[in-house]
Amino acid sequence: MAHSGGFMQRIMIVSDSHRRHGNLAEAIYNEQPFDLLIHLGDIEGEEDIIQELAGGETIMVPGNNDFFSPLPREREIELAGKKVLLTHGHYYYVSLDLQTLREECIARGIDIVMFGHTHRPLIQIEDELTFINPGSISYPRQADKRCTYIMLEIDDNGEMSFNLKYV
Ligand SMILES: [Mn+2]
Repeated sequence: MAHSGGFMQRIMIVSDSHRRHGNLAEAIYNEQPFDLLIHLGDIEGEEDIIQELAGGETIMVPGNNDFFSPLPREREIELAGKKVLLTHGHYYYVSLDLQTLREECIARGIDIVMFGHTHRPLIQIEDELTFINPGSISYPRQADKRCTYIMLEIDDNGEMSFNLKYV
């Protein structure tokens, strides 16, 4: 039966908090309630604090500054039938360009890749692959130097919309 205004999944995507979680706490407060928090690395030992702030389901992957993290180095999850890779990005030289990451994702049948590391936000939707980088919630490097994150909304038809947000 068709219906409207029903189920909507909200996912908060952040990265590179680097042990400075004030902005993250504020953003979480502003966005709650959401269904899932994804942190794409450079957490620097604050996994427990982030988990507590989120107060619900979280998925985190380690960054290049998370040397002794027990987290698995990357994760593959499914969202609305799409195969999603969560990775910090440094294994794929994303500071240089997206080519290595693109080849890896296409070889693995990934539909959406979410990464961080560059501290520069990106929402790039291509035919084969969508690139999502929420930028840094603490230390932005893009021209406007604003701390960023991304909210993903998935409606009951599986339609996704990615929205860049500022703290
Ligand atoms: Mn970083």
